[in-house]
Amino acid sequence: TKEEGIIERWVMKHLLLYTGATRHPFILSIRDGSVDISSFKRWLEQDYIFVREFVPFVASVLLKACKNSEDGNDMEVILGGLASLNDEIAWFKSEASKWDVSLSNTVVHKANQTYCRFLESLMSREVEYALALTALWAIEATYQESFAHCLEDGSKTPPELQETCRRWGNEGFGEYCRSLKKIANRYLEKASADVIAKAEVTLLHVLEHEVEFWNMSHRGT
Ligand code: HMH
Repeated sequence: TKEEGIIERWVMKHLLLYTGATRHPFILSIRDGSVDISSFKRWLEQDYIFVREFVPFVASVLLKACKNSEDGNDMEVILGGLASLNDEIAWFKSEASKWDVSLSNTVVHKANQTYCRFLESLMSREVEYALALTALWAIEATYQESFAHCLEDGSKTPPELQETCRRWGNEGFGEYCRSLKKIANRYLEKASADVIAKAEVTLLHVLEHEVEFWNMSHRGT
């Protein structure tokens, strides 16, 4: 269609990996109700660590938006995303206490640590805005698509996990992801072939890290 941008083309081109990240066995186990609660708790504990590292990454994208944005609403969109992370951190704390999960003295799993290091490498000033936007979209879209799947008709997500799924699977978060995709597409269209190539590789890396993150949650490795 005419609406199709670079991101949509990449998703089609790498559909197997994209589906691997958005329809992971861990997510499917939430959706069919067979999820192992110790896996869910591991995910909760590790994702809290990830989100704390994600805040400075989103802040770095915001900084790039303030410097690069021409006429769009990029700054407002990314600022909104950053602001909602404040609420998200509070949510993790209350959810953890509900599940009797301690968020202090947690051991960072290998996959999480690797992912956080990758995020750090994307925070540098030298990283192009189009590239950082592609990564931000992919990180958010993975969660949006995954958790929205657990809320679709026919899903058997246990009631006590539905709030978690709504956190990323809700319509407002979906709208945020669509806005990010639009902004990323807009800057990718204008980017050099070199930046476009690097952004595609970055997208693949994000998806691979997301798969590893689910693997770690699911099986503990
Ligand atoms: C691992 N990916 C991971 N954690 C998250 N909270 C998100 C994406 C979405 O913010």
